[in-house]
Amino acid sequence: MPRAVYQFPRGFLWGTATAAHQVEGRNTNNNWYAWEQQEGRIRNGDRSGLACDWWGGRWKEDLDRAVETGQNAHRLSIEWSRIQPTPDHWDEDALDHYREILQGMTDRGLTPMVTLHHFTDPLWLMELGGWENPDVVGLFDRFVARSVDALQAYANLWVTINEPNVYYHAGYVAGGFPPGKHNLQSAVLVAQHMIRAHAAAYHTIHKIQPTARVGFALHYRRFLARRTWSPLDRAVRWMADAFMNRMFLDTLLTGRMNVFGRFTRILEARNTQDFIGLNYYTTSLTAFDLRAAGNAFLRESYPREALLSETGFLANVPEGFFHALNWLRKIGKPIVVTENGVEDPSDRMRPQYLVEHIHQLWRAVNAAWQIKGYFHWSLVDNFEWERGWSQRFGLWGLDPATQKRFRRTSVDLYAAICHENALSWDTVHQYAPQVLSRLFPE
Ligand code: IFM
Repeated sequence: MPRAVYQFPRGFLWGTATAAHQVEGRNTNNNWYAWEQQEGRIRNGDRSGLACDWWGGRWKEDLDRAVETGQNAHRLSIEWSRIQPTPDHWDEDALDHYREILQGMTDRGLTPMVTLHHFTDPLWLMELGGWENPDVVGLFDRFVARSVDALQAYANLWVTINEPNVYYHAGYVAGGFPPGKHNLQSAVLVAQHMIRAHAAAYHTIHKIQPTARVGFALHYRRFLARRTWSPLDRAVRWMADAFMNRMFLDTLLTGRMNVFGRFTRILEARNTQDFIGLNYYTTSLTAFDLRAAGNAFLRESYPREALLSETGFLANVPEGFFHALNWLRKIGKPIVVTENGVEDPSDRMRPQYLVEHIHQLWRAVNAAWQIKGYFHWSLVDNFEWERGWSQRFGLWGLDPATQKRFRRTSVDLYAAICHENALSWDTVHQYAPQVLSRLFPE
């Protein structure tokens, strides 16, 4: 008997996403390397080290894996500190290296998407004050101009900045990312400079490559008030949503940055997105808590009934993904899901997480919303920032000491989705039968 299939449109991009510092290895000239050397900064004292040894050439075998399992796109980032190791020096060898990787993608039939800033900054930039210094806007623009000029023959999908909201929150409010500050004013300043830098980059890229498609990747987390009857829980929910989800994006739509009712005009930022990049992982509940003064009195938790990942870092809330897509589609631009995934070393939760999220994605695609592709985070386990190697997001597992890869069941599950360009009854039946009747009601 023929079984139901949730079909995706022809040409849909199916890929995985990675970031330079997380996979390249031997990345020693940026702020994350310096951060890793400080005691107590990274869980278990882990270091990125060789990471997945992409700089040493293992990108080839990993991209072979991607293509053999049906993927047709890959999102990576380039490392500013390699390309511009000092303010007055450009490293042509590094650019050649990226040319080779991007050419390698094209040769394999993988559409490249290139991120220009993914959390790391050159040490020299941090010595100048990093993203708090207004000069960063021009400095980033020079780096972008040089890189796009060098790489334009190999890519035309560009992400200017990955998760600026995570960068300014984790680095300047929560303090888990370098420079480890707890200062809301600095965070707002950094956000403002990132908006200006994104805008400058957008215009520069289009000048160099008129056919380019440019966006940024928004980390969207849905927030729900834990006690809906509580005005305080609702107030902190509103604040978290405004600061994390809306501030950056709204400025690109209106040309005015709204920081809790204080406005700054940034007119050059208006209309600087050809697509919207969405990174969705989870949904959380917000509660007002006097003991959480360091976090604007906000305490986060997960819905009680939600399935949690192994370390409790993420909850499986696929409806939040649909909600995010529904919110973003109203902007009227194409959407690319630039990240989605879960940490799960044993691969017990990932199959369910994956099929439920792809099902929500299909619901959105089926409603004819303009969604162009999906990049799963990630291809192979990689260095997970302040959580070190304690979290495993890869379809493939990795032992960083031996560089041995191993195939998780989710590899085959995702391959089935990519090959069929669909989520089918058979696939769900095979890999996540516990949700079959929910996804394919009789
Ligand atoms: O690994 C990160 C990535 O660098 C940015 N988005 C979230 C991922 C998982 O934590």
